[in-house]
Amino acid sequence: MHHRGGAAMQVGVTHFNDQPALSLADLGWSAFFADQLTPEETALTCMRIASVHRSRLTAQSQTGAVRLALGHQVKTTDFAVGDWVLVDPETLTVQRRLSRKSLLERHTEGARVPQLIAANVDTLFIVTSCNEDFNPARLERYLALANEAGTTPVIVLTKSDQAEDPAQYQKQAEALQRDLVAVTLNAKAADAIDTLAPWCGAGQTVALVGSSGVGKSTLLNTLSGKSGDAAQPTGAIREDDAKGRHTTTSRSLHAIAGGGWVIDTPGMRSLHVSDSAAGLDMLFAEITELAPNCRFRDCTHAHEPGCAVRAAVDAGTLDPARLERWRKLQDENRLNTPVLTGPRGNRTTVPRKRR
Ligand SMILES: Nc1nc2c(ncn2[C@@H]2O[C@H](COP(=O)(O)OP(=O)(O)OP(=O)(O)O)[C@@H](O)[C@H]2O)c(=O)[nH]1
Ligand SMILES: [Mg+2]
Ligand SMILES: [Zn+2]
Repeated sequence: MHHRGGAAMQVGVTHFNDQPALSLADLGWSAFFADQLTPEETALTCMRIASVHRSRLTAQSQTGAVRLALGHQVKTTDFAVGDWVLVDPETLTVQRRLSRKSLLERHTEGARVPQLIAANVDTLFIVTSCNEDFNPARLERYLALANEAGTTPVIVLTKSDQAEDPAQYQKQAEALQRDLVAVTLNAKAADAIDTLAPWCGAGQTVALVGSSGVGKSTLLNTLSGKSGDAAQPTGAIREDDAKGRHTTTSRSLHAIAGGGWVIDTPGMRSLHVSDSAAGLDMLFAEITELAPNCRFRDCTHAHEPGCAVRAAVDAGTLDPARLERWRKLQDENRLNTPVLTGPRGNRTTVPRKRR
């Protein structure tokens, strides 16, 4: 099994509790990470960051949960839940963090550096409910985040048991991006596991994001089979506007009962776009693909003659509200992205011409 970290790494692992040993592949290890190891590092133990607190890091090892020791220069904010780290098996100190396959970052207004949401996530479950929480403009922000991070987004519509017509929400959600899949479920019911099975399983990592109160922790408890003291706390929502009370306050990694890993995150109040030109182009592919047909190369699709995008609106094939949301996110992204090269100050929007 050349994907594994090598026999030396497993010898060094102490048994912390009675959990059965997992293979590194079970934990999400792959050639992408194995290729980063130097020969000198084979005596170290590979673990995944399971929770990040101000002065505490925990990890998931092949034999169970571990509290890591922090070296003097180690800043916990440099780590994301889901990260792979190399740990000294004697002292449990982190020696090195491996490069990430994917990284979900949250841009907030005013903040200089983005917040790390999770790393090495294969599928992002964007969770919303079949109620007042459902908001296409907000879902598009999460989609841009997933696209930019290199993860596959899936829209998870909870509380289908409380809605009259869940299929209507599903249809609206799937229209937000080409080939996007949306599912409806009751997060409290066991059959939610079957609905989400296509994206879960050994070695797969999924993360739950969305507003407070949509049922992320409820779904995590269902997927991981956790109850009682072991369960993630959940909280009732306000009756008048369906808003949650921010019950979950930190990010954490949990094993899914049928294999794979799920990351719970606190509900987000806001999500800004920045450095997301490629993610937005993917989100709005139908607009991106029309733009070359506009008469002017720098057409803003606002007032120019010969605009192919506005022609599509006139023909009824493009929703004018969608074009408005495209404009708003493009403007926000341009404003928030530091000027590097090109007239629009965003290196990824500069057309990549051959030669
Ligand atoms: N009927 C029904 N209730 C649900 C469903 N999903 C969640 N709930 C309820 O919604 C409330 C909020 O659920 P949580 O799991 O705490 O929501 P959360 O997304 O984790 O919220 P934060 O941690 O605050 O971000 C709880 O009362 C849940 O029991 C569902 O699919 N159907
Ligand atoms: Mg929660
Ligand atoms: Zn145009």
